[in-house]
Formats: sequence, C-alpha cells, structure tokens
Amino acid sequence: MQPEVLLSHGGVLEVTLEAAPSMVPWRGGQRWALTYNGKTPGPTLRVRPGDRLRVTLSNRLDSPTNLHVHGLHVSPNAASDNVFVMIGPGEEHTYEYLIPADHPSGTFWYHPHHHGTVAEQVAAGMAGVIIIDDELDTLPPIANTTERIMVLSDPRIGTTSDVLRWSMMGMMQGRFGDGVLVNATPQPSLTVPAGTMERWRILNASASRYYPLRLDGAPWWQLSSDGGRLAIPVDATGLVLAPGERAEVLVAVERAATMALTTTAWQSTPGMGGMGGMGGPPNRSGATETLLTVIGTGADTTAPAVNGPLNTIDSLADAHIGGTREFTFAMGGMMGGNGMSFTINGRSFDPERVDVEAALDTVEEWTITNATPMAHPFHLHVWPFQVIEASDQRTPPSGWKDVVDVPAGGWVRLRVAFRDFGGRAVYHCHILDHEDRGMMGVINVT
Ligand SMILES: [Cu+2]
Repeated sequence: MQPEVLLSHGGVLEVTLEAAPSMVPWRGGQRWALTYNGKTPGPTLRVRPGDRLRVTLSNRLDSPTNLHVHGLHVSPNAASDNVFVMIGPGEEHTYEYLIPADHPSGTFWYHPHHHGTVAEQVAAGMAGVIIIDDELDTLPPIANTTERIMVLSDPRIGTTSDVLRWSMMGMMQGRFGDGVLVNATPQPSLTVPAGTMERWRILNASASRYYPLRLDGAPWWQLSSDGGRLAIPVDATGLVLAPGERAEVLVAVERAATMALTTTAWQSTPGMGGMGGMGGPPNRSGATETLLTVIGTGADTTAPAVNGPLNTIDSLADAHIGGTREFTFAMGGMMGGNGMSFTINGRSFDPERVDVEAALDTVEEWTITNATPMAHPFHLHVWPFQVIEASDQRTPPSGWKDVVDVPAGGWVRLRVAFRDFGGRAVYHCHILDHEDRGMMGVINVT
C-alpha cells in the first residue's frame, strides 16, 4: 500500500507527471479518480538538500492545472514554485526546483494550485509526497525503524466524473467524501513483530477534513511537524492534522495485540447550525472511524524510550520584529446565486493585486484572526513560520510550520522569517473550496 518511490541520483531527480482521470483499484473493483501517472497518491519524490528536482507536468485533464510543492523553501519565481503559472488542457510545463543545501529534511507534498480548480482536483486524488532526507535520518532514535508513508484522504467514491459535482452548501462547508482512506486504501492493516519501532510520515491530503488522531495500545511520539524535525520528541497524544499539515511519528509496537489508528469529527464548528443551514462536517455525529489497524505479533517486547535531542531550532521568539500585520478570515453575505464569499481582510483573491509587500531578511509577526464560526487552516507558501501563541492554547510544539489551524472565533500569532528568496507567492485557507472561492492573498517579498 506504499506509493511508488522515485529517488534522486547524482543530485538530480527528473520526473514526468501526467495529470489525468483514471480508474483506480477499489475494494476488488474500480473507482474514478484524478491521478498523477494513473495513481493516487502519485509517486513519492525523494530528494536530498542541494538536489535539483525537475518535474514536467503534462495536463491530460479537461480543466486547467499546475503544481505547488507544498512546504518546500524554494524560489516562487519563473519555473520554480510559481502558482501563477496555468497549464491548460493538452499543455505541459517543466518546473525546476533548486533545493537549498541547508534545506531541512522532512515530509512535504505536491498538489495542483490553479485558482478555481484546486479543491476538485485534490479531493479527487491529485496529491503526492516529497521527502527530503539528510544525515539526521540515519541517527537514533530514527535509525532501525520501519518507515511508512501515510497519505490521508477522503474522496467521494464513484465510477464516473460525477464525483466532482458538489452542492453549493457542500463546497461552502468544505467537501467531505465517503470515508477516510490511507494511501487510497480503506482500513489497511499492518502486521508488525512486537518490539518494532514504526516511523510514519502522515500527510493530511484531504480538501477539507481535519483528522484528530488517536492510537490506542501503543506509545507514540511526534518527531517532525510541517517544516521538519522538532527540537525534541513530543508525546503524540492529541495530535490533530488540519488539511495540508504533516507529522512524522514514531510508534513503539510492544505488544502482540491489535490496535487501531482512529479519527473522529473535528469539533470546531460551534454555531454552524445558525449559519443559514450550514452544518458541520457530515461525520458530525462524532463517530470514531478506523484509519488503520496494526496487528502486533510474536512476544511482548518493551521498546526503548524515545528521547532527544533531534534538532536545533533557531527560535524566532526573541527575533527583532521588522513589522506586524493583521489578517482576518471572514465569510461574507450570499452573492446572488453564487453562494457565500470567502475573504481575507475583506478582499477576495485577485492575482493582479499585491496584498502584502514584505522585505527580504526581516522577521514579521502576523496575527491571523478567524471571524467565522468554522475553523480555517492558514497556509503560507515558500517561507516557513513559527507559531508563537494561539487563542485556544493549542500552540504546536516548537518547530517550523507552514499550515496552522485558526480556531473558529479565535486567532493565532506567528512569526515569519523572509529568508533566501524574494518574489511573489500566496497565503490562503487550506480548506480548498474556500481558497477557490477567494480566501487567498498575494505576498511580494523584495
Ligand atoms: Cu477556510
């Protein structure tokens, strides 16, 4: 159930990704999906700091697309991580990403980012993992672990392109599909000898769904968040992945017993019932859903405790602050038959407008306020940030992030270091229907 892996050689990885509809395996039969090279998830691209990644994207869809390398600290210009490029049906485009020699190792991903078609393309299957490896990956406690990639998704299941069709109300609350999958597989199981340390790289590739994660029967620790290794391992109890977020965890399988990785509804939508009939997510009953089962075999064996240190984080808590900014997520009135508007600071996305001018080699403090009754995950391209404070006290463990949940009616405060790359990029809500409906802004760093 692991996606195919494509490795760089001699500092280069060159791949062609064909974006196309395809029938993919489903419970002994097939279902319709949007795919990269006929697969969902697409191939895992595995590179090292200093490598050159060249991706030729061929569009065999009947709608425009493009490619975003989510979480990579690379240039947003020209043929690099430039989301203003549009690749029409039948066209192709070659991206070239130069990965800095000091890029942190970690779990990143690629997905379409053409404004207006992002949600349907990602929800229907277009996503793949990018791994950056370095020497830290060969040291304890990571050495001698069994590594697995876990792409979480919740596509709508069907045998035709009808799975792309959603009601206006469904798009406004964010599309939720027909059950939760790991690497496009419903409830896979892993057989693992007791005494094994499992290392999971988990990506939330859903268009809208949050995954509060729970693992019963085994101790587990979070090693990395979006932007790479944490300073020290953190107990992973209570881990929640918002759309776009990643976590790397170590799981100590100590007992010859069956245990489950499960998720439930994310209860962050107080008052949604009053929003003109907008309900919360369809699994609002709060039912627990199984993502994955681990079957421990052999004799019970106590695993060694996981401890650090893992990394040195250059904290921005005491950095000189070159500027502060306020951003407010809002949902406006009904726009005729077009549904609700989704805005940041009262404005809807305009690719021709620059919303934020920031200076290279400065650190800024941003406060993101959520003036709506539903949670929105905030994402910034190119420049990772650190979360300083959150209104609900759910401040993530210290480390580099590129997505953070902004709770309903609450706020988060973060610090961004504008290092290495100038250029034009975007920040947006990672509930992808909200992004497609305008909850996105343009930043220009010079
Ligand atoms: Cu949103």
